[in-house]
Amino acid sequence: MTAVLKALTREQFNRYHEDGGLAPLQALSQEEVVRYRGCLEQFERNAGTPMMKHPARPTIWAKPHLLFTWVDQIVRSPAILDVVEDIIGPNIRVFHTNIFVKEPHSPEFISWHQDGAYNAISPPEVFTTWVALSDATPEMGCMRMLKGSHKRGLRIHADIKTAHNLLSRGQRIDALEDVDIVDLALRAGEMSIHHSFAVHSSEPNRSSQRRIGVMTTYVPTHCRYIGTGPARFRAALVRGHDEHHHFDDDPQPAVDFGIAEQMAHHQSCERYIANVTSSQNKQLATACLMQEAAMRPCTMAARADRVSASLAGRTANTR
Ligand SMILES: O=C(O)CCC(=O)C(=O)O
Repeated sequence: MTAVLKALTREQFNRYHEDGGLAPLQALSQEEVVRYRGCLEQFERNAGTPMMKHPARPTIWAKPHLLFTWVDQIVRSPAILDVVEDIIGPNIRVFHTNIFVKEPHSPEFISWHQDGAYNAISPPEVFTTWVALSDATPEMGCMRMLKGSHKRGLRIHADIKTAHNLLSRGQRIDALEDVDIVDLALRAGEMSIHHSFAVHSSEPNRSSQRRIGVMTTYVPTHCRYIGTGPARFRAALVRGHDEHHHFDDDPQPAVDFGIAEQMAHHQSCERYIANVTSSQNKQLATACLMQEAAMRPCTMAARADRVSASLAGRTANTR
């Protein structure tokens, strides 16, 4: 069946399902990049510290769309949501966001990991965009991905906190098979996308410029949390309807870094952290998702068919 896609070409759609990720895609205009980067850097000037050294780190890097109106605008950008809709369908929540800044000539890196190993969302249709507010080249420590790794299910991760790893618990996969590693290099305003089972990482910034990215994990409303953590996740509905009610709502920020915004952010992060750091949750969810992937070896193809079927009835741009 030929699907109707809103933003991706058929070739891009197929390549995403084949490789588990895709780059570059246009996300923001140059005017938006300058404006959003300006907002970040104004906040840093007011706070007297770079974002990554802020006293509230690392929590302030997490879910910044609840703290800053400009991040909320990025995650709700129609151009970005059209791409997201092509991949996960029309009913979309923002599950998580992060700002990752790597300063010039800094040692910070991200270890090889799969987002799905700690999200514990089933079915594994969780999906992430990474929007560049600066260029992100291999020299600047752009994201890298093991091509096709999303087809092999979840892997065992060790939580080993080491210096300079930007992942909060230092989660990492130690044994990697000899497959293609691709750089997801971007110009400012472009984005990459990756599946929650795609194995990815990034190296230190060896350049003289800042590398700035906003990562957003989107979830279709029919997905649900299958871990044993204590909380109901919060996630903002950003497009479509939710008839499933598997998530509580996250509020939209009215002002940047206001008191109400900081409280809502704190509550949402508390639930997020309680769930993703529950070790029982992690083991159970990993086992369930592994079993699910083993039982459904064609998950990706089946998902592509299902998205195709749901999109086929629409009357949008045909590509
Ligand atoms: O910013 C980075 O280098 C990596 C971010 C990441 O792991 C992600 O977007 O899932």
